Parts: sequence; C-alpha cells; structure tokens
Amino acid sequence: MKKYRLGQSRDAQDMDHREAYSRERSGESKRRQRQAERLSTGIESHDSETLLNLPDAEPWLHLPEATLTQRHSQWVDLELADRSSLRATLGGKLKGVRLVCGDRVRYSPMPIEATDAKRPQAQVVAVTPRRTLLKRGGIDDREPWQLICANADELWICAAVVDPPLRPGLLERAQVLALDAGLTFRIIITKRDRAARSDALPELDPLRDLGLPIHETSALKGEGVEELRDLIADKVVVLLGHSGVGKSTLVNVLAPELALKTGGLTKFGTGKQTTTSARWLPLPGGGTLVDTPGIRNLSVRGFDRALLGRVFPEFSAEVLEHPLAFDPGDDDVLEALGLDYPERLQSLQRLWQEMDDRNPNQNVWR
Ligand SMILES: Nc1nc2c(ncn2[C@@H]2O[C@H](COP(=O)(O)OP(=O)(O)OP(=O)(O)O)[C@@H](O)[C@H]2O)c(=O)[nH]1
Ligand SMILES: [Mg+2]
Repeated sequence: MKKYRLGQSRDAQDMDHREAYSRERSGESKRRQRQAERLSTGIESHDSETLLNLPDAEPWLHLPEATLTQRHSQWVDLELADRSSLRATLGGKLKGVRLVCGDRVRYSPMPIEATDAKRPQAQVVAVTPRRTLLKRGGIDDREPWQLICANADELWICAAVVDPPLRPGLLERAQVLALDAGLTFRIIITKRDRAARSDALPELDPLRDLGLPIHETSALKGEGVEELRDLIADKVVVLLGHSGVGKSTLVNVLAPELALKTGGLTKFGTGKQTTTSARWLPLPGGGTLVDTPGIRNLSVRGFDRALLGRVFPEFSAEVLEHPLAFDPGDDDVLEALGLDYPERLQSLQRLWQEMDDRNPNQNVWR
C-alpha cells in the first residue's frame, strides 16, 4: 500500500511512475485492457470480414453433421440426418464464432447424457463452410453484420398492403441483401384482402417494370398461396419483413401442422414481435421455410456499392458513380435523366450514402 503525503495527488504520483500505464492495463478494467491490446496489435476485432471467418472443420469430418434450426441464448437446436431434433451446447472451439440458423454443423455426443430432453444432449464443435450467408448491416462497428440465415436459396421479402404500411424502400434494401448473398429474390405482398381489387398498388410499379417477381397473397382468403408452395419445392426460403406483416401466418397456411404462434397488431397497426428468433422449418411436402422475427429496418451499411447497379439498372454508369452530384429537386436534372420514376433517384442516393457510412460514435474506449 502506497502512502501519499498531504497535498500530493495520487494521480501526480502515478504519472511519475514508470509503470503507470501497464498497471492501469493489468488492474483497472478488463475491458480497457482488451481495448489496449487491440490497439497495440492493430487487429480490430470489429473488422467486418474477420468476423465471418470460420475455424477449419476438417479435423471434425468424422463426426455426424446436423443443421442448426434455432438459436437460444445458452444452446442451439439441431436437426439431425434422420430429421429428429437434438439440443446442443457450443464447444469452446467455437468461441467468438457467430452461428446462425441454417448453419451445417458437426456435433459430438456429450460424455454424460442429460436425462432431461430440454437440456443439451450434445456439443457443437465445428461449422461447415456456408454455401450462402444472408446478412444485414449492423447497428454500429462493434457489430458490423447481423447474420440472418446460412445456406438459404431464396429471400422472400414480405410486405403487407396495410398494417404495417407498404414501404418500397424496404424492398430495395432487401434486394441488396439478396444480391449480396446470391439468393433469388421475391416480393411477397401479404394481406391483399385489406385493399380493394381496384387498387392496383401503384407504389410497386417501378419494381414491376424491372421485372422483379411480385406475388400478391392473402393468407386469410388463401389467395396466391398455392403457387408459393410450388416455388418452395426443395429450396430453402427465408421470409423477412416488418413485424406483423404475416410471415408466421403464411407459414401456417403452407404447413398448418407447424402451428406457429402468430400475433395481433398494436393500435398503431404495427406487429408485436411475436416471433422472437429465426427458425428453420422443413415442410412435410418438401422444401424449408425460415421464419424470422420482424425487423424494424434493414441497414445496408458495409455492402458493396457495385450492387446498386443491379438494384437501380435504369440509371447510367455516370449517375451510379456519383449519385449525389444529381439534384433530385431540380426538374431539369430529372428531365435530362429521363426517369419514369424520379423518386428512385433519392432511394439510390440514400442507399449509396448508407453503404459507406461509418458509425459516428465509433470509439475504441467505449
Ligand atoms: N387480413 C389479413 N390479416 C392477416 C393476413 N396475414 C396475417 N394477418 C394478420 O396479421 C397479424 C400478424 O401476423 P403474424 O403472422 O404474427 O405476423 P409476423 O410477420 O409473423 O410478425 P412477427 O412474428 O412479429 O414478425 C395477425 O393478426 C394475422 O392474423 C392476411 O392475409 N390478411
Ligand atoms: Mg412471426
């Protein structure tokens, strides 16, 4: 224990000390220490690509393989080759690896079998390289990506006619995600029964003109649902959309035996976050649906701007290069661009800016 003379500040004493900094590193705060290490090694743990790396699964090829069907906070549920399910913990080898619904994993039985089937009966030790990975931009740089589903074939973005309202901007964002992951993209309009037949949903015209597949459905009336069943066939289809658009209701119409929980709406016409984690749901008739929790927004932070040329093919290379150089409020500019849907210029600008956005609060001392 150090003695301090009256009037001598503890700080001043410490600043004189040669090991002042190292003492702070070892003692005060584990978190600060980790931050300091990160700075001195130059490896930023939030480097977006490193986070997606998977440890080598080669040494574990002798173990049985399974699909991760649902993540819980302490364990995961697996679907085994014989379609039975098993609860498992994550092995230490996977520390820091983010597993996601749809991952193909290798697991090993635990030495002592738990008798309660609700407790883990196995341990996941490796993840097989992902065929595809659907992700969205994270909230800040500590979490650059939010993983949605691995090994899927198609992304179906679900949007309701009303409650919650239809927002074409969300559909453009979802298309970016699908292109990045290499998934087939479809737009599923739900609750068609809530709008008059005569309402042709003109807000979708720009997307229709681009030839994007748009399916108008009503789970309530069973409209447009059968053709979806044929599309699923033997594919893995991820359903994504705002809370309350009717994703789980749609799954229940396609596979009533799953009896998923569905929710009502708040008085504001928004969903109640009824589904709380993504679930991998093999359908008895073939194919797999992945029901996901309702999203608030879809960030495209960190995605490659080159994708925008495919989402906004009506723009010339010059506009795609520098969209901000064109003023969407200037009629002459819009005239010169010859756009059928001038509002798309603003959408393009918004996504273009967001893709390169750094989090202004990024601060290594946090
Ligand atoms: N009128 C009408 N209502 C529907 C239709 N599909 C779903 N709903 C209603 O919409 C509400 C929300 O449905 P859910 O299936 O729970 O929505 P969700 O997208 O799974 O919501 P989260 O799990 O919160 O993401 C429920 O009250 C459903 O009855 C439809 O085709 N027509
Ligand atoms: Mg749901």
